[in-house]
Amino acid sequence: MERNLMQLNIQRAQEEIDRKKELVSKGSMRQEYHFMPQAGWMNDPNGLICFRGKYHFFYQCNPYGAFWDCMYWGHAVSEDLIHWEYLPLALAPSESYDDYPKGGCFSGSAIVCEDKLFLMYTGTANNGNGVEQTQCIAYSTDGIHFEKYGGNPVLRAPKGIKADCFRDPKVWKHGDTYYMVCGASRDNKGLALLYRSKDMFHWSFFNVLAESRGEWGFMWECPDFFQAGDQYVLTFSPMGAGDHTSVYMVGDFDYETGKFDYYISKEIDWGLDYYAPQSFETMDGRRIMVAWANEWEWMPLWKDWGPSYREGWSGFFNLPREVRKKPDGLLQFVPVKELENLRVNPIKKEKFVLEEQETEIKAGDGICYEIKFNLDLQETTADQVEIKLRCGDGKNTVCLFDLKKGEMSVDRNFGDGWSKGISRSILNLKEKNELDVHVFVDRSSVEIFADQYSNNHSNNVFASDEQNQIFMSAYGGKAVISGLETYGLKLS
Ligand code: DQQ
Repeated sequence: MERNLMQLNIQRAQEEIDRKKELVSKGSMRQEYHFMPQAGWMNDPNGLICFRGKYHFFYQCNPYGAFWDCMYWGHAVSEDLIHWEYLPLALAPSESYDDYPKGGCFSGSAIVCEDKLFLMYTGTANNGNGVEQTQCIAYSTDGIHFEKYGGNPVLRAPKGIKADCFRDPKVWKHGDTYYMVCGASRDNKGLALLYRSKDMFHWSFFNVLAESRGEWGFMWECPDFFQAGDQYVLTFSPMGAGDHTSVYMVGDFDYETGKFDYYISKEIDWGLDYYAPQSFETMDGRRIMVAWANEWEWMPLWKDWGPSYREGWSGFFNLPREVRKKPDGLLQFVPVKELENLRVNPIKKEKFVLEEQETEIKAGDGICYEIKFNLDLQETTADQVEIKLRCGDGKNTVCLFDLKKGEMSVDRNFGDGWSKGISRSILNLKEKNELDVHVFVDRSSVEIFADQYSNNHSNNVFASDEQNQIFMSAYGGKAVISGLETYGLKLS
């Protein structure tokens, strides 16, 4: 059978990955239990979905180098969200609407319709009139090989929206109608546009879900919209909003008018490496969110793509997190329970006291591990409680709970000799008796969840294997840890 251009481009890119994957798999910074590419570059999660009993993750990738460039869609499947099997690339640039050196098949989502898997993505091209982004469709009957719809693109930027800032469709079905939210920019401010369609091929504009007034940047990337209890949640990653990498809004939504009335807006993660989250529903009805563990702002003029670049790869996903809504409407982001299957070498410590003198904590091999503890706020007199991770070789990453100031911070300025920055969030412990903390460390990342999983920091730290010690201490008094457990984490 004759192959079309997309299939040829996929084959060529796949050969490139196959040539490099073995060498890249030996990289010293490769993650143990986070999803990452076989070789080359990856960024946003795309098309996360459950199809015929398996989880499918697609992702933005560049098979030809460990830097961002012309975009393809990578593809992998899993039964437990932790162990992944790579499949052939799903989409490659090949058409006038999605083939361009600094363009390609940009981010999007997936939906199952009549037992077929549909992808909706942004074609980014430049046919002489500047960069244009349009919404396009591809489908598959086996969930592995995709074909682009002959009528692409199905949607162009409406009047008033910049043609090069109209991207990342997230599609869902409600009743007998398809809905789609798309990121955009208008008058230099970010916004989320809502569309609807009866057949997924013909779309009409419905409403603006929300819009920045300057506080949330000039362009919203990768919006998502889903129901949580009686309310609805909009998420997006704002460009030009400094350290605010991913935002959520909670409010009421009316399918009659397409009006979203939000009254909560907050960070999903306060860390420096959490971007473009997308959510999907598991087979047992959990809403799971996955993000790219990185961020555009850190790349100094896009010239230095980081330590893992030198090993031939770049990028991974943060841990999949279950989204839960608390009675006050705030969201919790809880690492999925499937991670518990990776636990080895459990250590439990009963109540103990921290003082200025460091207490060493043991967790797995000190490189890939989990720590859970509760700080007793009633008995604690200290102003600050500190946990130092990936210590050794004169380096460390410091997480500080400043109880006096009311701030949580993670400082990676001395983490690995390359990464920079301190992530900060407000720690509101009013009327609370304890502070719960849950830490996940992998070879190149530190994810810290605190205060009922609503105060979370994800930061990449490219530490060496010699950096395998953990210390805790307290300043300005004593701190009482009412219980601590640790586990090594190992992918079997
Ligand atoms: N990454 C994609 C875009 C998206 C951006 C391109 C967010 O579709 O807006 O790789 O990281």
